[in-house]
Amino acid sequence: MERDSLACRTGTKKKESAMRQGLASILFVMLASLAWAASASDVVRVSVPGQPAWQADRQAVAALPHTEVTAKAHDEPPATWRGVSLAEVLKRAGLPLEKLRGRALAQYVRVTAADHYQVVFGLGELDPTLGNANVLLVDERDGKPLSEDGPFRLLVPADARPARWVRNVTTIEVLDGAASP
Ligand SMILES: Nc1nc2c(c(=O)[nH]1)N[C@H]1C(S)=C(S)[C@@H](COP(=O)(O)O)O[C@H]1N2
Ligand SMILES: [Mo]
Repeated sequence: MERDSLACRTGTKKKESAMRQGLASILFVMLASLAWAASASDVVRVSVPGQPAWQADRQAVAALPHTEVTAKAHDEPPATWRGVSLAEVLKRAGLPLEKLRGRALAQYVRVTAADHYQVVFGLGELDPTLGNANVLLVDERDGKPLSEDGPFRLLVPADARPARWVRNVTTIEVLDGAASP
């Protein structure tokens, strides 16, 4: 009899703890989706040494001079993309380009996506008076704003593979790659 009621009590406790665990996982999912919603905002953060970070939204990027390219990833049909050169974005964020020399040429640009995919470019490669590489921050494909890959995607038309065509760009940073002697 006593053992039965003990078993019964443990049963209730087990149920209670299962319920608590259930509630905890629901709460976790809710908090995780809130955090995701906060991170998936429609801005790209551009940070340049010595300048306040620039949070550029769709409108701010749309206001910069655009160029158009036709390019295709893998077996997709070719698309018409419109975007702003990465050098222009950096200039707008306050980076003095075109007079790069010495230590400044040890800088690199790191582009980060919402899924933490990252690629880098040497700053000298992007400088219009040096490498002048065509690297675009695109915001339009076939006349429409980017949807699931956007709002911003990187496009490197000259690349033989689209591995640096970073989808869902969230951050563009100029960083110092110099090593001390
Ligand atoms: N954010 C993000 N961008 C990414 C990737 C990724 O994993 N995450 N993969 C890259 C690779 S390896 C390729 S081949 C292309 C594929 O682009 P597609 O899906 O438009 O064909 O996206 C690139 N951009
Ligand atoms: Mo890839």
